[in-house]
Formats: sequence, C-alpha cells, structure tokens
Amino acid sequence: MHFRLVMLPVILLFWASCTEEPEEKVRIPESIVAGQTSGNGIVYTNPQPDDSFYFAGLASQEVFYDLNRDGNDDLVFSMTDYPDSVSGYYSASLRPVYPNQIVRTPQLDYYLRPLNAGDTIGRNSYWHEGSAFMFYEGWDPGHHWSTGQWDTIRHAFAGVKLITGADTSYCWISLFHSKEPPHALVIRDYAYTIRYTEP
Ligand SMILES: [Ca+2]
Repeated sequence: MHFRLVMLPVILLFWASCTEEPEEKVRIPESIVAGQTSGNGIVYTNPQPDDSFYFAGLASQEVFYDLNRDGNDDLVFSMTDYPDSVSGYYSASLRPVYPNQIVRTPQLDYYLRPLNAGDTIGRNSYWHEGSAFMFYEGWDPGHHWSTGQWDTIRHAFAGVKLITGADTSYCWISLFHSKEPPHALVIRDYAYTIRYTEP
C-alpha cells in the first residue's frame, strides 16, 4: 500500500509528460496595412449595409462604436454644429475610448490623419489618446475658414490602436463623410489584428 501511494504521483507525472500537447506558437501581428482584408491574425468586417451615422441637426451628437464587438466601446465619432445668425462652426471628430489611441497628423496636431490604402499602421505610427478633428469649419461676419485634411477628402482610412489587457491590436477603418446635408459619417469596412496560432 505504501509503495502504491508513493508511486502514484510519479506515474501521474510521467503520464502527464507523455500526453502534453506540442507547444503552440501564439502570435499577434505587429502591424496592419490600410485596406488589408486577409492574413494570419487579421479580422476583416464589412458591414452590410455600411454603418452610417446621420447628423440629426443637434448642437452636438456622439456615436459610440464597438469596433471588435467585445461589448466595450472603442471609439466615439462626434459631429458638432453651433450656428447662430452671425457666426458658428461645424466640425467632425474622432475620439478613442481610453486607453485606445488613434493616428494623428504630425504636422497638423489635433487632427485625424487620413491614411491611404497601403499605409502601414503599427508601432511607429503617430499615436495619440486624445480626440482629433477630421475637419473644423467656422464662420463669422466677412470671414469663413476651414481646417483639417478631411475638409477636402471625403474618403480615407483612419488608424486605430485597441489596447485590451496585454494585447495591442492595430486597426484600419475605411471612413467616408459628407459635409453637405445630410451630414453623415459612414464606416464602409474595417479590419483589426488578433492573436492567432501559427500553423
Ligand atoms: Ca470593443
């Protein structure tokens, strides 16, 4: 009896070592390319129809967006319109929900960088955790101004970094907007990186 009790843990240990699975290599992509729809660790989503947010004419309107559908909002799209009889402004902006980040324009800080298809989104992108304007248009008597690269660009890619626990996930969003009524922000499609097991 004593012998069996002593040997049992040894036998169990031997059995466990024999049945151990070969070690799997779990990786997460270190970057994503704007417009990339496939690859190891790439999740591509193409909402049908597009996710369209129409500005309801309120002074300010925010839309919370859960990009990776995990139940936690990742981004906030906002449109603001403050007109009165002589002056006002109209703007659209994107704010990452903490601790997420978005790619800004280095030479034009506080503005969301419009990325082109093929641009790499990764560690070396110009990240910021604050809100960034897509465009800002203002007017007062005899004066009208407009800033932000999206003022003249209707469609481009936005770069997003989702930080969930220990994982950093890089994303692109194909984003369209119309300044003309009805004001709209449209998410055409997007993709993000996730952990995957190397084949
Ligand atoms: Ca989420």
